[in-house]
Amino acid sequence: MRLIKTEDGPAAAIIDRSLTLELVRVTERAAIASAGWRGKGDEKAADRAAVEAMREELGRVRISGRIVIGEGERDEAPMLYIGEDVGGGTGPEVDIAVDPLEGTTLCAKNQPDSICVLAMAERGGLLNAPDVYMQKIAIGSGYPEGTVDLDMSPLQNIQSLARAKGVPVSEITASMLDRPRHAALLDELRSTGCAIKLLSDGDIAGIIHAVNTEDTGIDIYIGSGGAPEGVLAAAALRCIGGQMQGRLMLDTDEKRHRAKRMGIDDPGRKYQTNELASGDVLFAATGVTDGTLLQGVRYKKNAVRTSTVVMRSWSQTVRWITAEHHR
Ligand code: VTB
Repeated sequence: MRLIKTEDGPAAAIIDRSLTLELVRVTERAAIASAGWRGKGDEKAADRAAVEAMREELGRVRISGRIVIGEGERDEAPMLYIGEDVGGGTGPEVDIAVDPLEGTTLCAKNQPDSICVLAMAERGGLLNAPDVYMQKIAIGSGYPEGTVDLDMSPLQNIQSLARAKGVPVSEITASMLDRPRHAALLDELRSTGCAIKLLSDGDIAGIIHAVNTEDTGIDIYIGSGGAPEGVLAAAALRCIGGQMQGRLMLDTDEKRHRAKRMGIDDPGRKYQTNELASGDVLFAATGVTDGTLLQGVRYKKNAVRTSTVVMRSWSQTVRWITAEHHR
C-alpha cells in the first residue's frame, strides 16, 4: 500500500504517536484470542474471545477512552458497549471505535479477511453511528472530487469512474456484499458491463481494498453494510486516502429515534469521509484468517506470529508490523 496524502490534509497531531504501538498490542491480542476459534464453526465463541481480549488489553493503555462504536448498546452487550469507559483512565480523552472480530462468520469458517479492528480519535471525532445499515460508496485517491456520489445511480457512478480512470466500463471492477437486499443493485451493475467481486462478509477490508486499486484490482466499493463498519473504514481512509460517502439507512421510526438519541438530527444526511471520522485518527487491524489485506495468525513451535497494519492520519504513516509473541 502506498502512502497517499488525504484531500483535507493532515489535522493537528492531538493524539500522542506512541499510542500507535499500544493499539497494535490491542488488536494483536484480540486476533490471537479469536484465532483459537478459527475454523471451529462457533461465531459467538470467536467473537467473545476477541471482545474479552481487546477489553483487557485496552485497560492497559494510558488513555481516558470512551467507546463510541462497539458491541452494541449497554443493555445488549456486557463489554465494549457504546458509552463504556475504557483504558487506564489517565492520559488523553479519546473516542474509540472497535470491531473486535470483523467477519465472525469468516473466522468460524476460516475464510479470508477476518480481522480485529480498532480506531481512535480525539473526543468527538467519530460519528456515533447506531447499529443500522449504511449505504456506502468508496473509490481510491487521485480522482476529482464528486467522481462518484451516493445520489447518482449505480450506472452513472460506474460510467463516471470509468471516464475519470480513462478505461472502458468493462474494465472497472466493483465490489459489494453478496446479499439478497442487493439484488436490484447487482442487476443494475451487471447491466453496465463492469466486473463485480461479491464479498461474503467484511466490508471494512472491502473498502480498504477498493481504495488500494493497484494492489487489488478493485476500483469501487458500493452497497450497504453495517454503519459501525462504515465509520471504521472511514477512519482508515483518513489515513490512506480515497473518497468515501456514507448515509445511514434509517427506514423505521424506531431506527430514527435510536439515531436521534445518539445525536443524529438529520436522518437523511450524506456523510463524507472526514465527517465520519474527523481530526486526528489512528487505525489498527490485525489479521485473524489469511486475507488479501493481512496474513492471519500463525502458530509456530514456541511462538505465535501476527500481522498488523497501523495508520495515523496526521502523518499518514502506514506501518505493517509482523510480531512474534513467545508462548
Ligand atoms: C458488513 C460486514 C460484516 O455485516 O458490515 C455486514 O462488514 C452487514 O450486515 O462483516 P449483513 O451481514 O446483515 O449484511 C458483516 O457481514 C457481519 O457482521
